[in-house]
Amino acid sequence: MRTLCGLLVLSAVFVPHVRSAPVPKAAEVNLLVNGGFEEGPDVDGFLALDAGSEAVKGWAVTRGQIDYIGTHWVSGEGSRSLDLHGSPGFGGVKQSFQTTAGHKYRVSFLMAGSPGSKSSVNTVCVRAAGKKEAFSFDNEGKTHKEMGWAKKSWEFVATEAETTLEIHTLDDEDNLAGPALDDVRVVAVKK
Ligand SMILES: [Ca+2]
Repeated sequence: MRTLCGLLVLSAVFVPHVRSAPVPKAAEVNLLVNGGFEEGPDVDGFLALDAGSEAVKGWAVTRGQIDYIGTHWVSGEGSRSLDLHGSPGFGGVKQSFQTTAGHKYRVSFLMAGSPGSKSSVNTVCVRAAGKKEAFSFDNEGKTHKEMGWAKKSWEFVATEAETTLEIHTLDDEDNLAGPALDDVRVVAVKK
């Protein structure tokens, strides 16, 4: 028994090292392609993209116009992000992905607002599976270097084998400077 107990103690010492290896959890995989907008056209400051544009990999511009942001401000993740208002235009983006009807999914994203926007609070609408919800960001005091990116999240239940997520502006005051968007993720919620 002493020997057996000794082996058990040894196992207790070594097993945690084995388990500490990173193991990706399927439920945490981002179902979106290019959720952080890093893969797209060459851009210095910013690049205006019209409705219908698919220049940013995985995404389509759904309305008005957006600005694809390079060095114009400090992105929330990586070095590219979006201003959902173009130059000018009130815009939005969408992406479709595979889902299972009846299963729950969590959308998360980083949101900020264009510093100096005539709207001191910028607001987006998030839509999927026939549901929608508004999210706001107060850009008061924010700068292009200190955007104050905030994480937002929302859940929906899929109704089809494919779901389209759209995020678009709800602002209607300043068509040059709107909600800022980065690092969009959709993950399956464990049951
Ligand atoms: Ca990014």
